[in-house]
This record gives sequence, C-alpha cells and structure tokens, in this order.
Amino acid sequence: MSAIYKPNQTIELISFKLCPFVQRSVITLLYKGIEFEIKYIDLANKPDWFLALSPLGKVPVLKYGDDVLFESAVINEFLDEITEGSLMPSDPLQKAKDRAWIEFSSQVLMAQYQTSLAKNQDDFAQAEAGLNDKLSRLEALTSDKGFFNGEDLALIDTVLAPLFTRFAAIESLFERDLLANFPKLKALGQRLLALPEVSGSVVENFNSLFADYLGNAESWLTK
Ligand SMILES: N[C@@H](CCC(=O)N[C@@H](CS)C(=O)NCC(=O)O)C(=O)O
Repeated sequence: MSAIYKPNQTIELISFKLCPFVQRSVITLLYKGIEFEIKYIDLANKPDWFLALSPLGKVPVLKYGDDVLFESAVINEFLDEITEGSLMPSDPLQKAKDRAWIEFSSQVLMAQYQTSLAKNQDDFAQAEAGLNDKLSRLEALTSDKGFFNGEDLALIDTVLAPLFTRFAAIESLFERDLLANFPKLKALGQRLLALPEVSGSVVENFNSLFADYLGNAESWLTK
C-alpha cells in the first residue's frame, strides 16, 4: 500500500540546528503543510538511539510512524509525493535534470561550508574559487522568472534555499557578499529568503549560533 500523508501520522525530523540538509527538509515540510516534530541532537556527541536509526550517522533522519528515512533529497521527494501539488516537474527529462542539480547543490553546500571554515586568507581564496566555479554553473541555469526553473517553486528551490540563508548570514555578520558576482542567484536568494517557509526553517538565533560555530572553528571570516 502506498503512503498517503494523514494529518495524525507521527512525523519526527531528527536534526542539528545548523545543518543545511536538515533545513531543506524543514522547508519542504513547512511548504507542504505537514505537521511534524523536530528533535535536535548534538552531532559532536551522537546518541546511541540515533546511531541505531541512522545508517550513515547523519541528519536529517525522518521518522514516519515506525519507518525511518534518511538522505534529505530522498526525504523531500517522499514528502512531496505523499501530499498534493507536486514540487517535481512532471516531464521525465526535466525531473531527471532537477534530481541531478539537487545532487550538485549538495556539493555547492559543501563548497560553501569549506569556504566559511577556511582558517586563513589563502585557504579562503582557494575555497572561494572552487565555490565560485560551482556558483557559475548554477547562475547560468537560474531563470529570471522568480525561481530556479521558472515561475513555480520546485524541490530544487527548497534544496538551494539553505545556501542563501548562509550567504545572508555571512553578509550580515562579516560584511562579505559572496554572491556579488552572481546577480540571478542573488535575486533567487532574496525571493526564497522572503518566503515564510524559508525564514521559519531555522532557529531564531541562527546567525549567532552560526557565528559561534565559525568562531570556534577559527574561521578566517571571523578574524
Ligand atoms: N547527503 C546527506 C548529507 C547530510 C549531512 O552531511 N549531514 C551532516 C550535518 S549537516 C551530518 O549529519 N554530519 C554528521 C557526520 O558526518 O558525522 C543528506 O543530504 O541528507
């Protein structure tokens, strides 16, 4: 029997407050109007029950009743499929392309992470060059109609949004606009960050937790 979301279904997202992959699933849950609970864990000190549930030891993990799902892209597609109004293109080719760019966007998140954690100016410049390479690819594909594919928000937008939360935090905390050379991405970011599902997808003190995290890691941005 296929799963169809029932509002009384117990859904719990195992999370870490600063994790962009968790944030992707929170955006999808909020956008799809799915009721859920969120449980934060400390990734530096993973509880045994979490390690028992999560084959990769990574968040997000979604507990759907007695079932367990992992990997944000998989969780998001599942949440999309059990609710009305698909956020994936119906055309198989376009759907395959979106899945490919969703995978690519995970690499962009990793490049952004490495850039924000670089410990000195040289490492920062090197990491930023790698990040910019990836951002150029996204910039070339970003529509100027509102969202990544066009006028309608799709899952690819929900997975890109956490990038913009972190670019905005870096700009506000350290006065560095890492999207200055990417006008279409900048506009996409502003559009996404204005959505309540995106602004409400992180904890209220996100910027200060993010600053603390970078400070503890002795990131060059914080010096
Ligand atoms: N491909 C995974 C990546 C998830 C991931 O890397 N999560 C990080 C936190 S942001 C994590 O749990 N790291 C713990 C670890 O690697 O030990 C997804 O999309 O869900």
